[in-house]
Amino acid sequence: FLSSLFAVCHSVYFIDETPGFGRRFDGIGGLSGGSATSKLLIAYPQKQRDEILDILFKPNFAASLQILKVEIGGDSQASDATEASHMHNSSEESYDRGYEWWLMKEAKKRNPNIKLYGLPWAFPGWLGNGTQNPYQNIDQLAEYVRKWVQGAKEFNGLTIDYIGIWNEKLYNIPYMKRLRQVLDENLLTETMIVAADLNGDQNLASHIIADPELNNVIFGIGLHYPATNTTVEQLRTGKPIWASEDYSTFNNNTGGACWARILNQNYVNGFITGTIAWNLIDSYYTGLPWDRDSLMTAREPWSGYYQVESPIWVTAHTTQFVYLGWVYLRHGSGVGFLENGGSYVTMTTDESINNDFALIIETMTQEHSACIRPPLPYYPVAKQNVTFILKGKFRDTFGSLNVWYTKLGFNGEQSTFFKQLKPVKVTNDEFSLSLGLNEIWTITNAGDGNHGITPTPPPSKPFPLPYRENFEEYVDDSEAYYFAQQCGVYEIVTVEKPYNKVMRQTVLQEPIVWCESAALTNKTLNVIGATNWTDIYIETDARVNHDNGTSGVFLAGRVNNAGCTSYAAWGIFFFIQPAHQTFSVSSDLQMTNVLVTSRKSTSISNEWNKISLLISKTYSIGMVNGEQLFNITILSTVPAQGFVALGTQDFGSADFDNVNITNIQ
Ligand code: 147
Repeated sequence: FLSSLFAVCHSVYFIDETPGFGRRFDGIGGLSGGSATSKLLIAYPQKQRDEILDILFKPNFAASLQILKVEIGGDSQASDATEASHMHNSSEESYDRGYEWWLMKEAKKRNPNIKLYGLPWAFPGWLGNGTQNPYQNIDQLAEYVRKWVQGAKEFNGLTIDYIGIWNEKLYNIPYMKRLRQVLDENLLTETMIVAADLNGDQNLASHIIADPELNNVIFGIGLHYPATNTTVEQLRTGKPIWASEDYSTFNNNTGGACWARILNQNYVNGFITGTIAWNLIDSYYTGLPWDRDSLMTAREPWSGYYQVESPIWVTAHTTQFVYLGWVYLRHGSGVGFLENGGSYVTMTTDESINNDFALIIETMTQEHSACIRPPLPYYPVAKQNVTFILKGKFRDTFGSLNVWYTKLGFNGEQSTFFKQLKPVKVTNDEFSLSLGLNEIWTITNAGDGNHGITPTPPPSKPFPLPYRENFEEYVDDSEAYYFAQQCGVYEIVTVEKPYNKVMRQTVLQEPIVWCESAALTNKTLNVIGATNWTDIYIETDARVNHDNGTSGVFLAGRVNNAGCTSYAAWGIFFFIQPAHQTFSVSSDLQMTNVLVTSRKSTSISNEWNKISLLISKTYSIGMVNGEQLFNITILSTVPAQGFVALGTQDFGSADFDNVNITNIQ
């Protein structure tokens, strides 16, 4: 009696295709964008950049991702900075803006089989015809998205496999139908529509069931943060169901445990066959929203430092062994919950003569595997011994199986990440394992697992000052590496000498926003540096353009807010309005908390101006073209630290050049 009290539970499970197969496995992916989450990655030194890209995309190396989802830039803020649209207005197009094209090409270079998926968060204002509704003219919207898909192919050699509707906003059925039609008319038949990237499906499944035409245009259902759940209605559509955005959890071991739990249980609980992490990589400045809610972290291009985090190795447990097009086994014959907590999935090929398979087991505890949302109800997990019995096509074929193991350590426990253990012996078509807590096991006949090794990156360093940028090294249409536009789009253009390459704000009207950001104040805002900068000298050349010009430009320091709440940014904001030769200073972007009321200065030119702002402990000095315009005492309304920024007073055109930032501490 006593010994049975202390005995570890022992249960038996089957791996068997004879009851039939489950659903097709559609892959594990990462999301770049929604928004600007990869901003700083392209700025890395080539060596570390390649290492990072290998860690993300190279097959049988590390994360070995199978899907790359990217934002279709919409000229507006959507979490961590603005991504540029391919059509700032209806009369122009460009297919080499930003860094998503580059990232997709780098991913494809490493894994030609990776699936590409595009989704808009925001749209340029012209699509709304003066409203915030992109469905104002669905023909126009379908054309706009079709052009992005076609531009991917024609200018970047990329086939877009999946296309979404409007992230976390309304879907529109006539638009979905029109989009399919326009894609087909343009021979883009291989691009499938996944909808609708919402929290829940907002009745999409019942519309699909009721409307045969809609049923024909929707390839799959994409849910956000489904908490591993799907509805009977969604399953009844027969469509693949994906967690088209999931995870978003701080990437320590808890983040890894969240990811391990949902990767398995999305299928075990919800028959979800594809899961995409928001976000792929934290390549946005420290201090921007959603700190490290990423598969890994690489946000120091100036030092080359990066961190491979637990979610990378958690991903490897599936992606290094299971290929797109493999199928899950059925519940009870390779898929299910473990008796003492945790879950297991088995995938194989759907051919009866091919017995390749991978079994992935996770034993994440409730205490350590909560994702960012929704709350995770309590469930128990205990150590357990398990036996798997091989049946059907898996019988009589294996003497031993390969074992890959991860232990996510908590409270001082040691962690192990994706380590190959001794093969497990198969005797009489059975093998047994002793499972602990917060572990992941992959059991497979495939021998291609590999814990990819990259050299230790250089040490971490703060953003290097002094910083000088004349933009001469950039090609037209590209973005300056270290400027993180929070509102507006700043692109390199070539103008007259000696300025030559300059950085131009190019958004001329309020976009259809995903979140208000600085657009609420009708300003654009471009930040650089670090949130802990205090005393600083900033200088730039700036001019308001005569065509579509903004009413003013500004230079700012100690800017303490960015992302979707940029409208609430405080700091020291030095505005000049060249057309009126006026200037003013405020401690907020909204210009309501005035430090220097609007005054005239004949030093301000209607062409280029050299503007500088010095922020010292107790005072701040502003100059234009050599003339000191103000010297003020810093009031307590000014934050103690923050980013440096420049921007425009409204959505209008302005050029910036010869930026110089110096630490004066
Ligand atoms: C998502 C966005 O799609 C991402 O761009 C990013 O901002 C992410 C951060 O966690 O959040 O948007 C969500 C909005 C609402 C919910 C979930 C995700 N929600 O209400 O559960």
